[in-house]
Amino acid sequence: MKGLRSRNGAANGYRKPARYSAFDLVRHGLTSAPWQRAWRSHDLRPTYDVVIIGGGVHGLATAYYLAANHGITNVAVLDKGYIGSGGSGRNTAIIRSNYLTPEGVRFYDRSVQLYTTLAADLNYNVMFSQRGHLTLAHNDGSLRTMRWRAEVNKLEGIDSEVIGPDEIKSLVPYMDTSSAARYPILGALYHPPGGIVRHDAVVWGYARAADAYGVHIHQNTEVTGIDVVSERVQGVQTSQGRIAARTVVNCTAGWSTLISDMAGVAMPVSTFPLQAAVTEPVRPFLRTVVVSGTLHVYVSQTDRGELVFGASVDPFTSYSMRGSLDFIEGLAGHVLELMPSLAKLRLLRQWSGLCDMTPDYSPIMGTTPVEGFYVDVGWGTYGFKAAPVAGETMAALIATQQVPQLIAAFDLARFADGRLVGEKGAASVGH
Ligand code: PYC
Repeated sequence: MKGLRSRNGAANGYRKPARYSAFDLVRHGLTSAPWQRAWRSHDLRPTYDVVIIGGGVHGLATAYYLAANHGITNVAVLDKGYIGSGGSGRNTAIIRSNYLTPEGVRFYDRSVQLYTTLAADLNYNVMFSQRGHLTLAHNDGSLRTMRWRAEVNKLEGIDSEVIGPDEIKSLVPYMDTSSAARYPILGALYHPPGGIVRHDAVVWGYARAADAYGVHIHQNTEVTGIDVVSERVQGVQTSQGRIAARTVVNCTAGWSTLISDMAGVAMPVSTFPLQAAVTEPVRPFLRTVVVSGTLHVYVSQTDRGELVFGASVDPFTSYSMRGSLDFIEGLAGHVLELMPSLAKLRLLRQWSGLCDMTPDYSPIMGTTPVEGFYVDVGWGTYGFKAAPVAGETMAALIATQQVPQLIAAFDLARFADGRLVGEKGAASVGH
């Protein structure tokens, strides 16, 4: 796509995002001085070089890397709601690369690397905290999978190892590691680089940085159709009017099949809700992220002191994002199996996000049979942590027309060819 690469950010009016000092923060708190808007509103242009559908972290990251790495700035990001209102605002913000397949490990490791420098790259504090990640094993089968993952991780140069109950206890003193527990803990996969990030800061940081390069972010702009002529994309129909574009990228979660259907591209994806919840804040006592696949629960403590919990996906396909009492009851029971002393904690909120599950639990990234129509979908329960590397590689694919090695295995054609990349064994949650 050489024609798109002639501009660079500076030539296209790159607007340095405002930097605020501690003094500015106090002054703004005490006066009504207006903040500089982090991203601007624009009229819809009739034509963009690239239209990205979905204003979550994947869409915004793709726009940012198109501009920052490839000088492609005539880009629109469309969201039918507000940015970050889909899966990006409805996850548990766990970052890790302790996957099962070499393809998965390499891919998510690049994401961890990008998260490590993201605050500096975007000049926005995304609060990435590498506090370590534990995946507990309560039976021989899961211990075997943890050993398998540890070996694959080590071969790929990733810091992961299987540790025993005593080490687990020293990392998480409040956890019941005794043999008297209902599901005794036999060991765990310990992954020190894993951690958590502030999810909305990642959305806002990418949005602000992409806007600074001249990317247009259009909120409340729903895509209602995709124009395809002779198997080539021509543009999109939206609730705000038509846009002509030779490159359209589906970066949605939850609606990925509906959007791809508009281009006539069928996706092997089923959509399930995944619920999560957060408690009132308490004094910091839990540093490590803790996951138990057997008990279907994961828990971390944010820097504000809240405990963030999640469980398995709901056992039925649905686009509903409502929380349920059934989920909260099950979740509470499972959390207390691990940490009985949390019994008196009060839950503040619960939410649900949509997970697009593929048959092999790996994403679908790359070109499609419709020329100019790209997909970055099918993230299941792994989407948030992949956003930086997904944005970087999708941008490289669009700009260079070369498939980056990191995503070569995740193409749509693998389902027809039988080249699946089975990543279910790395899931934190039951499916
Ligand atoms: O893969 O780490 C994970 C995860 C946690 C919650 C959903 N997915």
